Amino acid sequence: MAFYLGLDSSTQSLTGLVLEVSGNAKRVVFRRSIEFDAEFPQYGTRTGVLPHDDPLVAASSPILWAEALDRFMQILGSESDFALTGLRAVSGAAQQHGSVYLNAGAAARLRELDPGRPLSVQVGPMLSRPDAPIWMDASTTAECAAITEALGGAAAVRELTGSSACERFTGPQIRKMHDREPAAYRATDRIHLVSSFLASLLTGRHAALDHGDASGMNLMDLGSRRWSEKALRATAPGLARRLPELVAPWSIVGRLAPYWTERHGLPPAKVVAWTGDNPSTAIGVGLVDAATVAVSLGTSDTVFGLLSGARTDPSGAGHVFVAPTGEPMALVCFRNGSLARERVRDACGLDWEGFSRALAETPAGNGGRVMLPWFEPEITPPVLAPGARRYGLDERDGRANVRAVVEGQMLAAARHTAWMGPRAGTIHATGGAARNREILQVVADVFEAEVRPVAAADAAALGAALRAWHADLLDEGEGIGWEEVVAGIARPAPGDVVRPIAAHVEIYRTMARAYAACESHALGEGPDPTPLLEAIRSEIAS
Ligand code: XUL
Repeated sequence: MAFYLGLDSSTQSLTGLVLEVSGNAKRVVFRRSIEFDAEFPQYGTRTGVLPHDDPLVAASSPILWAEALDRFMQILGSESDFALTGLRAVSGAAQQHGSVYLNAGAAARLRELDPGRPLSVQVGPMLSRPDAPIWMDASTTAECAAITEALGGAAAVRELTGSSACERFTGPQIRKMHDREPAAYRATDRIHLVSSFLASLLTGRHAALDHGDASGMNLMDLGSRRWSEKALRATAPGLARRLPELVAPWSIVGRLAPYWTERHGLPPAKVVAWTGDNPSTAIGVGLVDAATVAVSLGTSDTVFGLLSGARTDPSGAGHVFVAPTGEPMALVCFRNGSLARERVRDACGLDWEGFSRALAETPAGNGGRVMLPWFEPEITPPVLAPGARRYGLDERDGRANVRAVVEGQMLAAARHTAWMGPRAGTIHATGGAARNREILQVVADVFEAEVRPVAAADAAALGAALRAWHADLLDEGEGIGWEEVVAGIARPAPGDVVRPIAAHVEIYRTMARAYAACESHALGEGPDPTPLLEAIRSEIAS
């Protein structure tokens, strides 16, 4: 019997679970989630983000993430009722793109982490910048333009790195720091992603970064999987020596440091390279071939899948990352995910049950009314000025707004993922909102696919535990296929399926035109869609 710990440091919480593997049988024997705002109010975060006057700026605290990790391990060490000595390996997933800036003293401080003192007090002195810009940041448009120009245009950046220069990606964030806080940049000796930062705390040394999370930086050459000298030069001087080593996703990057063994009674288990939450979720929902895509309904909504051929998104909104299997994966990210749904729910004075009821009691297509749910600046399509746009929709009509937010999200998701290739017949759904059948019905109807919910909220952590198992076996010389890794656990429950309803599919084919016209209009690229919407209204009413 062996145990594997998978962690997920997401925007709003840290979740960890322990997987017991006995022969081919796997089960989760421990699970805990720690909400940042509620458990650590002293940091002043809201939904995991430090408040800022500029709506385009979003940062969080690396010390908060360290404290949450420490708290989780303490709970694991004191409350788990399985033999901790059997813990063979740990891996993790983290919100993508966020960066942590460490000074030259950090390497020694990591080596000498003192088990007698909380981790949080030991992390502060390692930082050359107290906060960490995260994926919700949209303040680097000028830096993206400069990098794009230096690399010969958006298509060239996409060919090289898998994505156009994006505001939240780490390269543009680093350039902003270099240009606007030169002293802090000079004092920076190592720049980690959230994933490799937390792995470094576990191993007590600067940990390597996996190809998957490194794909979200606009700095790695996706073809060779090495740092691209050109991209580094276009971003900031002296960057090469500040970046971690790049490794394959299944690499062992160290062992749990004495801090963890002495303070929390854990064994010196192997630490497997951490990756981004989306790549890790791919494994946690059993995405091991290109026939299936996943829709993850969390703080961000993401749609992703393994790519069968080489392609990038010509519109510039989508990304190609390296999946934990080593293959390319496509991903499109929508910032206005669960927080937008919550915003509408709260404005209508509903709980989630009432939200579901409102969906159930309103017609598919919403009578031709459309919402572009850009409550916060949106990533896909890129929108910097926050504010939901409504077409034919009265803000006071609560139930219609509930339907409109979900339909707007899914119509946008279908529109902006068309580049990924032929539509998948099956969608694996995960994230908190995957528990809501009425939301899944809209996903099925809009994507014209069967939707199968998988392990509701913990897929990234489950993916991390499974990756830890896979890497441990590989390290022991026992190769194992990915099908076998996910078998029996990271799979939808048989029979649990939401099927598209033919009449709704017809309506959403029409509504896709309505959504496209509203989006073009709102982006200043198309005419007033009112005449089209009126025609569509009578079309779907008949
Ligand atoms: C993906 C992205 C988000 C974060 C959320 O590109 O920015 O999904 O990973 O944690």
